[in-house]
Amino acid sequence: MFNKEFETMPEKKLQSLQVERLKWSLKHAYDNVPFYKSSFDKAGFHPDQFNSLSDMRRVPMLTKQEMRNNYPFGLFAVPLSKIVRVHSSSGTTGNATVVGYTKNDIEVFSECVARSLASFGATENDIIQVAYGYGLFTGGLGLHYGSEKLGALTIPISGGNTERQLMLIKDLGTTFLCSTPSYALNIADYIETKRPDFDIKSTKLKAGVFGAEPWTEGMRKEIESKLHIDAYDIYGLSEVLGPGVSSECTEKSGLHVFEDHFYVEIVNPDTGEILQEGEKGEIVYTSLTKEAFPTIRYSSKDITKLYHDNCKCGRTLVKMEKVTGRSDDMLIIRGVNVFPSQIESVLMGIEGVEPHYQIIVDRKKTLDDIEITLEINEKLYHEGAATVNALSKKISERIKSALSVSAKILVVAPQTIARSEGKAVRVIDKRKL
Ligand code: DLL
Repeated sequence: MFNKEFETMPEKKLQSLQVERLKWSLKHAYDNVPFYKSSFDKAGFHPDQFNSLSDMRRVPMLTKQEMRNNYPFGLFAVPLSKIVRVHSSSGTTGNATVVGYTKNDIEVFSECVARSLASFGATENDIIQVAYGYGLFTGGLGLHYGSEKLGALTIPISGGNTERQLMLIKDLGTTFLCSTPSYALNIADYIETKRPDFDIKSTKLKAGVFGAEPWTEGMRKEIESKLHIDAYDIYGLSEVLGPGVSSECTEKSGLHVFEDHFYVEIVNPDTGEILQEGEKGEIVYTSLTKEAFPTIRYSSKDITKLYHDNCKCGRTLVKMEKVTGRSDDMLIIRGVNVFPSQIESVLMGIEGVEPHYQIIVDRKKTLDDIEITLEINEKLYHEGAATVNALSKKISERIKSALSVSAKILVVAPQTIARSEGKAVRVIDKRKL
């Protein structure tokens, strides 16, 4: 463990630490960010009234829209002279959000990522290839600083240039690959189709650090078997930190949240009501130590649940279930709620279906239509129309029985669906275009 004291803190002690840190964080936000002052005042809440975790329900929630309204620096709690770095969320669903870090925030960020890497078994003896994009996205620099903090040899290659990724894996003896899960599959695919001579098994690659987008257990199996590695999940969001808000341990059974830096709650996404441990809903974050950009009760839209399970790894930190979707990702198809990850789970459970697919939703006249474009393995594809049709029928039936929606299946030639170097685009909702 990178920081045993905090990662194994007894629950009661951790809660008192959270209360102390929350007192500071709420006051820091109130005193230094006019937006928080006015929203706390409106809700009739003053940070001096905060004495225990149950008081959190009185603190107003922060939405993505409110963050956007304060673009670019409106939510910063320190002067710009104290900010040493900014990152930004992609802004694909609206205005980008700019997030800032002080020197100390960068220390905390690096430590959380170092803890994550250590929880996957990495040490200073490892060689860590960072194939997340470097730049305004938090993935590249986040993993980079965390890897250096751990003391590992860090390869800052960024995303893309797959041939070069392979060369470095082989020549430098990379042991950990950090990338989106979809880019890891893209690398596996590249080896299969363009570099069958490249023997991944004979390299030193042993594990992958995958996150930034949802990926199912089926996807984990695909990546593990294709790249001959252990695939671990790392989670985070720019508004709260970047990667390293939570991470799996080698048990691969949920992600430990670094609760000494983030207070987490699960709420009903429709009503905002706080849910009990074990109930599924939207995860809400409050930063406990962030100086530049305190995030107070931020509704993330990510859907998960929290639980304690006496993890064999020894960490006492609460676990969150693998995030398989966001409340705003949910597709409503003819009245039925469907998460893209549910479709992925069905697809990955069918022999011969490749992990390359796209879900296209459209509205013809008044009815919603869903079409899944996917690839199957080369051998089956070349067996001809009868095989392809039978497989399409099987996929459609499985989707109907698992999700109660009728989907049109379109099997396309191998290598047709665009491969990703960062976050994959799995859903095209033409109703929103
Ligand atoms: O994706 C931070 C990150 C970088 C995490 C590298 C892990 C590795 P954003 O670009 O702000 O930050 O996107 C955050 O991505 O709210 C989730 O919806 C999704 N997400 C991130 N990690 C995971 C994960 C980075 N492990 C948004 N599983 C979040 C599922 C994830 N979804």
